[in-house]
Amino acid sequence: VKKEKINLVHGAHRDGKRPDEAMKKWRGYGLGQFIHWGLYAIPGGEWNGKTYNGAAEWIRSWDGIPKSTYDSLIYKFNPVNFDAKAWAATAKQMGAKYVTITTKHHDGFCLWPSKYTDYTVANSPWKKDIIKPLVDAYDAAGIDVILYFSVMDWNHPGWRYDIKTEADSIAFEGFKQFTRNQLIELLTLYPTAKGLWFDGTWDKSWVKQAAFADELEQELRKLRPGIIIGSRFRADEYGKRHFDSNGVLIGDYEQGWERKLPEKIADVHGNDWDCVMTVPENQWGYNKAWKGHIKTAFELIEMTAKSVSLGGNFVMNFGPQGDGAIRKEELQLAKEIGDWMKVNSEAIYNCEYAVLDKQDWGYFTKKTGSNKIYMLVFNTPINGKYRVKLPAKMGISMAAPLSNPGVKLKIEEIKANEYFIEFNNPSAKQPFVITFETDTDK
Ligand code: JFZ
Repeated sequence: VKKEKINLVHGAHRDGKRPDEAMKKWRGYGLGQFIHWGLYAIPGGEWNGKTYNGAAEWIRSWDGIPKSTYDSLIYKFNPVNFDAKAWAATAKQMGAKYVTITTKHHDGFCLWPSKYTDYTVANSPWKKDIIKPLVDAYDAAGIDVILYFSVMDWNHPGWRYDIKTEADSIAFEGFKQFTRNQLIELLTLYPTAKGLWFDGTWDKSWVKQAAFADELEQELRKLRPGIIIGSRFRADEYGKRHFDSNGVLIGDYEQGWERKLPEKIADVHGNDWDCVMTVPENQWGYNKAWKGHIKTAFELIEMTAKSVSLGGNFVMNFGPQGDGAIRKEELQLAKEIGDWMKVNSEAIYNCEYAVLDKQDWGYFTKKTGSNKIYMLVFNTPINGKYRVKLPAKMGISMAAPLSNPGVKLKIEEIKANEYFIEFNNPSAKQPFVITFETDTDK
Protein backbone atom coordinates (compact mmCIF):
# COMPACT_ATOMS: atom_id res chain seq x y z
CA VAL A 1 0.00 0.00 0.00
CA LYS A 2 1.23 3.42 -0.88
CA LYS A 3 1.06 5.88 1.94
CA GLU A 4 -0.87 8.92 0.94
CA LYS A 5 1.26 11.98 0.40
CA ILE A 6 0.50 14.95 2.61
CA ASN A 7 0.42 18.33 0.92
CA LEU A 8 3.14 20.34 2.58
CA VAL A 9 3.94 24.00 2.09
CA HIS A 10 7.07 23.95 4.24
CA GLY A 11 8.35 20.42 3.71
CA ALA A 12 11.31 19.44 1.54
CA HIS A 13 11.56 21.39 -1.71
CA ARG A 14 13.52 18.71 -3.53
CA ASP A 15 13.55 14.91 -3.56
CA GLY A 16 16.93 13.27 -4.17
CA LYS A 17 20.46 14.61 -4.29
CA ARG A 18 21.35 18.12 -5.46
CA PRO A 19 22.98 17.75 -8.89
CA ASP A 20 24.92 21.04 -9.08
CA GLU A 21 28.69 21.61 -9.02
CA ALA A 22 28.84 23.07 -5.49
CA MET A 23 27.19 19.98 -4.07
CA LYS A 24 29.32 17.65 -6.23
CA LYS A 25 32.36 19.29 -4.70
CA TRP A 26 30.95 18.84 -1.18
CA ARG A 27 30.31 15.16 -1.96
CA GLY A 28 33.96 14.69 -2.90
CA TYR A 29 35.48 16.23 0.25
CA GLY A 30 35.82 12.93 2.11
CA LEU A 31 37.41 14.43 5.21
CA GLY A 32 36.62 17.60 7.09
CA GLN A 33 37.43 19.50 10.26
CA PHE A 34 34.99 20.88 12.82
CA ILE A 35 36.08 23.67 15.16
CA HIS A 36 34.26 24.42 18.39
CA TRP A 37 35.68 27.55 19.87
CA GLY A 38 34.21 30.19 22.10
CA LEU A 39 34.21 31.51 25.68
CA TYR A 40 33.70 27.98 27.03
CA ALA A 41 37.29 27.21 26.00
CA ILE A 42 38.47 29.51 28.81
CA PRO A 43 37.09 27.45 31.74
CA GLY A 44 37.73 24.29 29.69
CA GLY A 45 35.20 22.16 31.58
CA GLU A 46 36.32 23.35 35.01
CA TRP A 47 34.55 25.88 37.25
CA ASN A 48 35.99 26.91 40.61
CA GLY A 49 38.05 23.75 40.74
CA LYS A 50 35.04 21.54 40.02
CA THR A 51 34.80 19.44 36.89
CA TYR A 52 31.70 18.09 35.28
CA ASN A 53 31.33 15.19 32.88
CA GLY A 54 29.03 16.94 30.42
CA ALA A 55 30.20 18.61 27.23
CA ALA A 56 32.54 21.52 28.00
CA GLU A 57 30.75 23.89 25.59
CA TRP A 58 27.58 23.49 27.69
CA ILE A 59 29.22 24.68 30.92
CA ARG A 60 27.01 27.77 31.12
CA SER A 61 24.01 25.51 31.69
CA TRP A 62 25.54 23.62 34.63
CA ASP A 63 23.84 23.84 38.00
CA GLY A 64 25.43 26.41 40.22
CA ILE A 65 27.14 28.48 37.56
CA PRO A 66 25.85 32.04 37.68
CA LYS A 67 24.89 33.04 34.14
CA SER A 68 26.19 36.57 34.57
CA THR A 69 29.54 35.23 35.76
CA TYR A 70 29.74 33.00 32.71
CA ASP A 71 28.74 35.84 30.41
CA SER A 72 31.48 38.03 31.87
CA LEU A 73 34.03 35.60 30.41
CA ILE A 74 33.88 37.99 27.46
CA TYR A 75 36.27 40.20 29.48
CA LYS A 76 38.75 37.33 29.56
CA PHE A 77 38.65 36.55 25.86
CA ASN A 78 42.19 37.39 24.79
CA PRO A 79 43.59 34.43 22.80
CA VAL A 80 47.16 35.62 22.43
CA ASN A 81 48.23 32.37 20.76
CA PHE A 82 45.49 32.43 18.14
CA ASP A 83 46.96 32.01 14.66
CA ALA A 84 44.41 31.47 11.90
CA LYS A 85 47.11 30.39 9.44
CA ALA A 86 48.40 27.78 11.87
CA TRP A 87 44.89 26.32 12.24
CA ALA A 88 44.46 26.18 8.48
CA ALA A 89 47.92 24.60 8.12
CA THR A 90 46.95 21.88 10.61
CA ALA A 91 43.75 21.15 8.69
CA LYS A 92 45.61 21.12 5.41
CA GLN A 93 48.30 18.82 6.75
CA MET A 94 45.59 16.44 8.01
CA GLY A 95 44.02 16.36 4.56
CA ALA A 96 40.74 18.11 5.43
CA LYS A 97 38.89 19.58 2.45
CA TYR A 98 36.34 21.58 4.45
CA VAL A 99 36.01 23.15 7.86
CA THR A 100 32.96 24.03 9.92
CA ILE A 101 33.62 26.84 12.39
CA THR A 102 31.41 27.92 15.29
CA THR A 103 30.59 31.57 14.63
CA LYS A 104 28.19 31.50 17.61
CA HIS A 105 27.46 28.58 19.90
CA HIS A 106 24.53 28.27 22.33
CA ASP A 107 26.05 30.78 24.77
CA GLY A 108 25.46 33.51 22.17
CA PHE A 109 29.03 34.84 22.08
CA CYS A 110 29.84 35.92 18.53
CA LEU A 111 33.31 35.31 17.14
CA TRP A 112 32.61 38.05 14.61
CA PRO A 113 31.83 41.70 15.40
CA SER A 114 28.07 41.45 14.85
CA LYS A 115 26.34 44.80 14.91
CA TYR A 116 23.16 43.23 16.28
CA THR A 117 24.48 42.44 19.77
CA ASP A 118 27.17 43.69 22.12
CA TYR A 119 28.10 40.13 23.01
CA THR A 120 30.91 39.78 20.47
CA VAL A 121 34.67 39.70 20.08
CA ALA A 122 34.56 43.46 19.47
CA ASN A 123 33.82 44.01 23.17
CA SER A 124 36.43 41.56 24.43
CA PRO A 125 40.04 42.50 25.20
CA TRP A 126 40.93 40.84 21.88
CA LYS A 127 38.67 43.29 19.99
CA LYS A 128 39.32 41.75 16.58
CA ASP A 129 37.21 39.57 14.31
CA ILE A 130 38.10 35.88 14.57
CA ILE A 131 36.01 34.64 11.65
CA LYS A 132 37.57 36.88 9.00
CA PRO A 133 41.19 35.71 9.47
CA LEU A 134 39.96 32.12 9.63
CA VAL A 135 37.95 32.39 6.43
CA ASP A 136 40.92 34.05 4.71
CA ALA A 137 43.44 31.48 5.96
CA TYR A 138 41.30 28.45 5.07
CA ASP A 139 40.36 29.95 1.69
CA ALA A 140 44.05 30.49 0.98
CA ALA A 141 44.74 26.87 1.94
CA GLY A 142 42.05 25.66 -0.47
CA ILE A 143 39.80 24.40 2.33
CA ASP A 144 36.11 25.29 2.01
CA VAL A 145 34.53 27.08 4.95
CA ILE A 146 31.12 26.32 6.41
CA LEU A 147 29.77 28.63 9.11
CA TYR A 148 28.29 26.93 12.18
CA PHE A 149 25.47 28.97 13.75
CA SER A 150 23.41 28.10 16.81
CA VAL A 151 19.88 29.45 16.54
CA MET A 152 19.34 28.86 20.26
CA ASP A 153 21.03 31.82 21.98
CA TRP A 154 21.23 31.81 25.78
CA ASN A 155 22.41 35.39 25.88
CA HIS A 156 19.64 37.02 23.84
CA PRO A 157 16.71 38.38 25.88
CA GLY A 158 14.20 37.31 23.24
CA TRP A 159 15.19 33.64 23.16
CA ARG A 160 12.49 31.25 24.46
CA TYR A 161 12.37 27.45 24.68
CA ASP A 162 8.65 27.59 23.99
CA ILE A 163 6.08 30.25 23.34
CA LYS A 164 3.29 30.15 25.88
CA THR A 165 2.20 33.73 26.39
CA GLU A 166 1.67 36.87 24.35
CA ALA A 167 4.82 38.28 25.96
CA ASP A 168 6.82 35.24 24.81
CA SER A 169 5.51 35.69 21.35
CA ILE A 170 6.51 39.37 21.22
CA ALA A 171 9.96 38.62 22.60
CA PHE A 172 10.47 35.78 20.13
CA GLU A 173 9.46 37.94 17.16
CA GLY A 174 12.35 40.20 18.08
CA PHE A 175 14.61 37.18 18.35
CA LYS A 176 13.59 35.96 14.89
CA GLN A 177 14.50 39.29 13.32
CA PHE A 178 17.81 39.23 15.19
CA THR A 179 18.53 35.73 13.83
CA ARG A 180 17.70 36.80 10.29
CA ASN A 181 19.89 39.90 10.63
CA GLN A 182 22.84 37.90 11.90
CA LEU A 183 22.61 35.30 9.14
CA ILE A 184 22.45 37.93 6.40
CA GLU A 185 25.33 39.71 8.14
CA LEU A 186 27.45 36.52 8.14
CA LEU A 187 26.84 35.78 4.47
CA THR A 188 27.58 39.40 3.59
CA LEU A 189 30.78 39.65 5.63
CA TYR A 190 32.09 36.24 4.52
CA PRO A 191 30.85 35.81 0.96
CA THR A 192 33.18 32.90 0.21
CA ALA A 193 31.53 30.65 2.82
CA LYS A 194 30.16 27.54 1.12
CA GLY A 195 27.52 26.65 3.64
CA LEU A 196 25.73 27.20 6.93
CA TRP A 197 25.72 24.52 9.63
CA PHE A 198 22.74 25.06 11.89
CA ASP A 199 22.38 23.90 15.44
CA GLY A 200 20.18 24.60 18.46
CA THR A 201 17.01 24.26 16.40
CA TRP A 202 15.25 21.55 18.37
CA ASP A 203 13.23 23.58 20.88
CA LYS A 204 9.46 24.04 20.46
CA SER A 205 9.79 27.79 19.99
CA TRP A 206 11.82 27.36 16.78
CA VAL A 207 10.09 24.18 15.59
CA LYS A 208 6.87 26.24 15.47
CA GLN A 209 8.45 28.69 12.99
CA ALA A 210 8.10 26.50 9.89
CA ALA A 211 6.96 29.33 7.63
CA PHE A 212 9.48 31.88 8.91
CA ALA A 213 12.39 29.45 8.76
CA ASP A 214 11.45 28.22 5.30
CA GLU A 215 11.23 31.76 3.93
CA LEU A 216 14.49 32.70 5.62
CA GLU A 217 16.24 29.66 4.16
CA GLN A 218 15.02 30.61 0.70
CA GLU A 219 16.17 34.18 1.24
CA LEU A 220 19.66 32.96 2.24
CA ARG A 221 19.82 30.64 -0.77
CA LYS A 222 18.92 33.53 -3.04
CA LEU A 223 21.58 35.71 -1.47
CA ARG A 224 24.26 33.03 -2.02
CA PRO A 225 23.30 30.68 -4.83
CA GLY A 226 24.81 27.24 -4.34
CA ILE A 227 25.06 27.60 -0.56
CA ILE A 228 24.81 24.32 1.32
CA ILE A 229 22.38 23.98 4.21
CA GLY A 230 21.78 20.66 5.94
CA SER A 231 18.68 19.12 7.47
CA ARG A 232 19.02 20.75 10.88
CA PHE A 233 17.68 24.23 10.17
CA ARG A 234 13.92 23.99 10.03
CA ALA A 235 10.92 21.80 10.68
CA ASP A 236 7.89 21.37 8.43
CA GLU A 237 4.48 22.72 9.46
CA TYR A 238 3.76 19.54 11.44
CA GLY A 239 6.95 19.99 13.46
CA LYS A 240 8.84 17.18 11.70
CA ARG A 241 12.59 17.77 11.66
CA HIS A 242 15.33 16.43 9.30
CA PHE A 243 12.75 14.42 7.31
CA ASP A 244 9.41 16.03 6.53
CA SER A 245 5.98 14.46 7.13
CA ASN A 246 6.34 12.59 3.82
CA GLY A 247 9.71 11.19 4.86
CA VAL A 248 11.66 13.38 2.44
CA LEU A 249 14.95 14.91 3.59
CA ILE A 250 14.72 18.64 4.34
CA GLY A 251 17.81 20.52 3.11
CA ASP A 252 20.83 19.45 1.11
CA TYR A 253 22.25 16.64 3.22
CA GLU A 254 21.39 14.67 6.32
CA GLN A 255 22.79 16.30 9.43
CA GLY A 256 21.69 13.65 11.91
CA TRP A 257 24.91 11.61 11.88
CA GLU A 258 26.35 13.05 15.00
CA ARG A 259 28.91 10.92 16.88
CA LYS A 260 27.54 7.89 15.09
CA LEU A 261 27.89 6.25 11.69
CA PRO A 262 25.49 4.35 9.46
CA GLU A 263 26.09 0.59 9.24
CA LYS A 264 24.83 -0.03 5.72
CA ILE A 265 23.88 1.93 2.66
CA ALA A 266 20.14 1.53 3.32
CA ASP A 267 20.59 3.61 6.48
CA VAL A 268 21.27 6.78 4.46
CA HIS A 269 18.19 6.52 2.21
CA GLY A 270 19.99 7.67 -0.93
CA ASN A 271 20.81 11.06 0.60
CA ASP A 272 24.02 12.99 1.02
CA TRP A 273 25.30 12.99 4.60
CA ASP A 274 28.31 13.64 6.78
CA CYS A 275 29.30 12.39 10.19
CA VAL A 276 30.57 14.86 12.79
CA MET A 277 32.69 13.20 15.46
CA THR A 278 34.31 14.16 18.75
CA VAL A 279 37.70 12.72 19.72
CA PRO A 280 36.67 11.91 23.32
CA GLU A 281 33.18 10.49 23.87
CA ASN A 282 31.26 13.78 23.91
CA GLN A 283 33.39 16.91 24.13
CA TRP A 284 33.23 19.53 21.38
CA GLY A 285 34.64 22.56 23.17
CA TYR A 286 38.06 22.45 24.85
CA ASN A 287 38.04 20.33 27.99
CA LYS A 288 41.18 20.29 30.11
CA ALA A 289 40.32 16.86 31.49
CA TRP A 290 40.42 15.00 28.11
CA LYS A 291 39.33 11.80 29.80
CA GLY A 292 37.52 8.58 29.01
CA HIS A 293 38.28 6.78 25.77
CA ILE A 294 40.20 9.05 23.38
CA LYS A 295 39.89 7.93 19.78
CA THR A 296 43.12 6.99 18.05
CA ALA A 297 44.21 7.99 14.56
CA PHE A 298 43.49 4.41 13.47
CA GLU A 299 39.89 4.67 14.64
CA LEU A 300 39.40 8.09 13.04
CA ILE A 301 40.89 6.88 9.75
CA GLU A 302 38.60 3.85 9.84
CA MET A 303 35.60 6.11 10.41
CA THR A 304 36.69 8.22 7.44
CA ALA A 305 36.97 5.12 5.26
CA LYS A 306 33.61 3.81 6.44
CA SER A 307 31.93 7.16 5.84
CA VAL A 308 33.23 7.44 2.29
CA SER A 309 32.38 3.78 1.61
CA LEU A 310 28.75 4.64 2.43
CA GLY A 311 28.71 7.83 0.37
CA GLY A 312 29.32 10.33 3.17
CA ASN A 313 32.03 12.62 4.53
CA PHE A 314 33.76 12.35 7.89
CA VAL A 315 34.37 15.43 10.03
CA MET A 316 36.73 15.37 13.00
CA ASN A 317 36.20 17.94 15.74
CA PHE A 318 38.87 20.18 17.23
CA GLY A 319 38.34 22.20 20.42
CA PRO A 320 41.12 24.81 20.57
CA GLN A 321 42.28 26.10 23.95
CA GLY A 322 41.23 29.42 25.47
CA ASP A 323 44.58 30.93 24.49
CA GLY A 324 43.92 30.09 20.83
CA ALA A 325 46.37 27.21 20.43
CA ILE A 326 45.26 23.75 19.31
CA ARG A 327 45.97 21.17 22.01
CA LYS A 328 48.94 18.90 21.40
CA GLU A 329 46.83 15.72 21.39
CA GLU A 330 44.75 17.02 18.47
CA LEU A 331 47.86 18.20 16.62
CA GLN A 332 49.32 14.71 17.00
CA LEU A 333 46.15 13.08 15.63
CA ALA A 334 46.07 15.52 12.73
CA LYS A 335 49.65 14.59 11.93
CA GLU A 336 49.02 10.85 12.05
CA ILE A 337 45.87 11.12 9.94
CA GLY A 338 47.68 13.41 7.52
CA ASP A 339 50.60 10.99 7.17
CA TRP A 340 48.11 8.27 6.25
CA MET A 341 46.23 10.54 3.89
CA LYS A 342 49.44 11.44 2.05
CA VAL A 343 49.72 7.85 0.89
CA ASN A 344 46.07 6.85 0.70
CA SER A 345 43.87 9.89 0.06
CA GLU A 346 43.26 8.79 -3.53
CA ALA A 347 40.86 6.25 -1.99
CA ILE A 348 39.06 9.01 -0.02
CA TYR A 349 38.77 12.16 -2.18
CA ASN A 350 36.11 12.19 -4.87
CA CYS A 351 35.14 8.66 -4.00
CA GLU A 352 31.75 7.14 -3.49
CA TYR A 353 29.83 4.03 -2.50
CA ALA A 354 31.16 1.23 -4.73
CA VAL A 355 27.88 -0.74 -4.88
CA LEU A 356 29.69 -3.82 -3.59
CA ASP A 357 28.94 -5.92 -0.52
CA LYS A 358 31.18 -5.15 2.41
CA GLN A 359 33.88 -7.78 3.09
CA ASP A 360 35.61 -8.70 6.32
CA TRP A 361 38.97 -7.01 5.60
CA GLY A 362 37.55 -3.48 5.45
CA TYR A 363 35.77 -1.07 3.12
CA PHE A 364 35.32 -0.51 -0.61
CA THR A 365 35.27 2.93 -2.16
CA LYS A 366 35.09 3.81 -5.83
CA LYS A 367 36.47 6.80 -7.70
CA THR A 368 33.43 8.77 -8.82
CA GLY A 369 32.96 8.51 -12.56
CA SER A 370 35.46 5.67 -13.10
CA ASN A 371 35.77 1.90 -12.67
CA LYS A 372 38.60 2.21 -10.17
CA ILE A 373 37.85 0.39 -6.91
CA TYR A 374 39.75 0.80 -3.66
CA MET A 375 39.96 -1.77 -0.89
CA LEU A 376 40.71 0.01 2.38
CA VAL A 377 42.15 -2.72 4.57
CA PHE A 378 41.79 -2.58 8.36
CA ASN A 379 41.90 -6.33 9.08
CA THR A 380 44.50 -8.45 7.33
CA PRO A 381 43.74 -12.13 6.59
CA ILE A 382 46.50 -14.35 8.01
CA ASN A 383 46.98 -16.14 4.66
CA GLY A 384 47.23 -12.85 2.75
CA LYS A 385 44.24 -13.73 0.54
CA TYR A 386 41.62 -11.04 0.22
CA ARG A 387 38.23 -12.32 -0.85
CA VAL A 388 36.44 -10.05 -3.32
CA LYS A 389 32.89 -10.83 -4.36
CA LEU A 390 31.68 -8.89 -7.36
CA PRO A 391 28.24 -8.62 -8.93
CA ALA A 392 27.32 -10.72 -11.97
CA LYS A 393 29.25 -9.90 -15.15
CA MET A 394 31.93 -7.97 -13.27
CA GLY A 395 35.54 -9.16 -13.14
CA ILE A 396 38.91 -7.90 -11.96
CA SER A 397 41.39 -6.90 -14.64
CA MET A 398 44.30 -5.68 -12.50
CA ALA A 399 45.11 -5.31 -8.79
CA ALA A 400 47.98 -3.42 -7.08
CA PRO A 401 48.86 -1.83 -3.76
CA LEU A 402 48.02 1.86 -3.96
CA SER A 403 51.37 2.79 -2.42
CA ASN A 404 53.25 0.70 -4.98
CA PRO A 405 51.24 0.56 -8.22
CA GLY A 406 54.05 -1.13 -10.12
CA VAL A 407 53.52 -4.34 -8.14
CA LYS A 408 50.81 -6.39 -9.83
CA LEU A 409 49.08 -8.64 -7.31
CA LYS A 410 48.14 -12.25 -8.01
CA ILE A 411 44.45 -12.65 -8.70
CA GLU A 412 42.86 -16.08 -8.31
CA GLU A 413 39.38 -16.67 -9.62
CA ILE A 414 37.56 -18.84 -7.06
CA LYS A 415 34.30 -19.06 -8.94
CA ALA A 416 32.20 -16.79 -11.13
CA ASN A 417 32.70 -13.17 -10.04
CA GLU A 418 34.56 -14.17 -6.88
CA TYR A 419 38.30 -13.73 -6.40
CA PHE A 420 41.22 -13.91 -4.04
CA ILE A 421 43.65 -11.05 -4.36
CA GLU A 422 46.95 -12.10 -2.81
CA PHE A 423 48.94 -9.56 -0.89
CA ASN A 424 51.29 -10.70 1.83
CA ASN A 425 51.82 -7.59 3.84
CA PRO A 426 52.46 -8.96 7.33
CA SER A 427 54.50 -5.95 8.41
CA ALA A 428 51.58 -3.55 7.89
CA LYS A 429 51.13 -1.38 10.95
CA GLN A 430 48.72 1.02 9.32
CA PRO A 431 45.55 0.53 7.32
CA PHE A 432 46.45 0.35 3.63
CA VAL A 433 44.79 0.34 0.24
CA ILE A 434 44.69 -2.18 -2.58
CA THR A 435 43.30 -0.89 -5.81
CA PHE A 436 41.79 -2.81 -8.69
CA GLU A 437 40.10 -2.16 -11.96
CA THR A 438 36.99 -3.94 -13.08
CA ASP A 439 35.83 -5.08 -16.47
CA THR A 440 32.25 -5.80 -17.27
CA ASP A 441 32.42 -8.77 -19.64
CA LYS A 442 33.03 -11.49 -17.03
C1 JFZ B 1 24.85 20.03 19.40
C2 JFZ B 1 25.41 20.97 20.43
O1 JFZ B 1 24.55 21.05 21.53
C3 JFZ B 1 26.79 20.51 20.83
O2 JFZ B 1 27.34 21.40 21.78
C4 JFZ B 1 27.69 20.49 19.60
O3 JFZ B 1 27.81 21.79 19.06
C5 JFZ B 1 27.07 19.55 18.56
C6 JFZ B 1 27.83 19.56 17.26
O4 JFZ B 1 25.71 19.91 18.30
O5 JFZ B 1 24.57 18.81 20.06
C7 JFZ B 1 23.73 17.91 19.53
C8 JFZ B 1 22.86 18.21 18.52
C9 JFZ B 1 22.04 17.22 17.98
C10 JFZ B 1 22.12 15.93 18.45
C11 JFZ B 1 22.96 15.63 19.48
C12 JFZ B 1 23.78 16.62 20.02
N1 JFZ B 1 21.33 14.95 17.88
O6 JFZ B 1 20.60 15.22 16.89
O7 JFZ B 1 21.40 13.76 18.28
